[in-house]
Amino acid sequence: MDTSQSSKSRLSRRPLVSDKHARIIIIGGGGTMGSSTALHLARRGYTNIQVLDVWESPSNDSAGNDINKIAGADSIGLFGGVSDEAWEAWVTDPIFRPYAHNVGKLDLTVGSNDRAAHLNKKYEKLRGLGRTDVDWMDSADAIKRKAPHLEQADITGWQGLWCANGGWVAARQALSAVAVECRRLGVKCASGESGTFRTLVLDSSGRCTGVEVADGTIWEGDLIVLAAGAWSPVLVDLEGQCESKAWIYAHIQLTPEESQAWKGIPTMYNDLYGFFMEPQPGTGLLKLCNEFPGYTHMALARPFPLQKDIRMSVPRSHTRHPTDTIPDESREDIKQLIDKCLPHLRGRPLINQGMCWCTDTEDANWLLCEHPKLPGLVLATGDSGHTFKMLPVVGSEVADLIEDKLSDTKRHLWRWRPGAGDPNGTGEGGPRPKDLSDVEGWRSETP
Ligand code: FSA
Repeated sequence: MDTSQSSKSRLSRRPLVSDKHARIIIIGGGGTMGSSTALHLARRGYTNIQVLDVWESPSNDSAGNDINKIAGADSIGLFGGVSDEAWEAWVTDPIFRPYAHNVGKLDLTVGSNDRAAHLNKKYEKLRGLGRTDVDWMDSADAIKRKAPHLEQADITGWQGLWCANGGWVAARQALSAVAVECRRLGVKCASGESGTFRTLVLDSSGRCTGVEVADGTIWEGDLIVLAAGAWSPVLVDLEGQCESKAWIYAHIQLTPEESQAWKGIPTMYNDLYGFFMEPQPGTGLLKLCNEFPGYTHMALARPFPLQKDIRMSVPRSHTRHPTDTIPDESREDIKQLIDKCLPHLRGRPLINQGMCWCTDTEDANWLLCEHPKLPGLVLATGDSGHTFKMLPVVGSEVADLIEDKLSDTKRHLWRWRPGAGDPNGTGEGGPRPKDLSDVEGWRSETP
């Protein structure tokens, strides 16, 4: 970095609002990054926060509106190292603590590939930090000692990292708890037509001063935060920095006895086959996900302020298309995961099949900055599929940006950076995702 440039920009920087009574509008405040932002701002004493979302929180369109998500103390080094504090926040912050399930976590792969080398390096690093809650599992037997529920699994040649601190979080419940706390702290919410983004409002200098929503209301604000998850690049032109993609899930309904027997099982992730975790307490639903590079859904859209439609990946809301299921090939992948890991569940009906939407940046870092061409608009997006585990902490980073407390390193990582991605970095990597139009079996013809 050119230091003379960076010290110049440091000098010209200032908080993005003048005081804690400033009106801050959060577009997508019922999802992961938006909810966390509202919470942290409210906790810092901001008195005039207005959340807008199509749905009441927890937003139906949020990837976080899900029975569970993986989280744990092995998530280190993500998002400029902010991930290193996330699990501690899950298990100590009173709002989040009830939803953190500290059952342990297996991060596995098959054979001695790059992923195994990466995981082993992480293991060595954690050990080097004095961590005694991690282990290296070099064989199927070592894995089965940590995870007796994999007793019948066909996992010869698998290896990977064990972390005793971590497991999963009850995602939807945590999002709801944040919404309740936000309301207690005075955050206002609008949903339905009065929370549905139509366009941004600019003043004569080009500063963003408000949001017009579907019922025609203009919500004026001193600062507007775009935290609309996978919908962000569809609402505002992000010049290709975020690409929204779908990932797949299905469930098996376990019996109460099966569910009881699997209480507290560690979370199992494998980068080739997918993942599952403890059945949802109370319902006995076992969620299963395959692992793959995601699907795009190419369609025409006109993000603000473009004057004509462009072709881009546009999320397809499961709530608006509730009878959509999943591609046939994903169903086959999930069956393969069952065959490998849970052969006694082979043939059981796969229910509640669906897709959830994330938005990837090329380098898997957030896009968290003021829009350089639309002052007054903060971008808090680019979840890159790994932000639910950051729910307790991500909003603090957004608040730091707003208060001009972010380090230069973080500002640089999360800057506006069209074309500056690093496809070989920590991002999703791998092949280009397929488009949903090229795969069969998921589309239902309900309007
Ligand atoms: O351990 C994890 O953080 C799982 S992230 C879940 C997931 O479905 C990814 O497996 C997928 O590749 C994408 O990033 C969306 O999120």
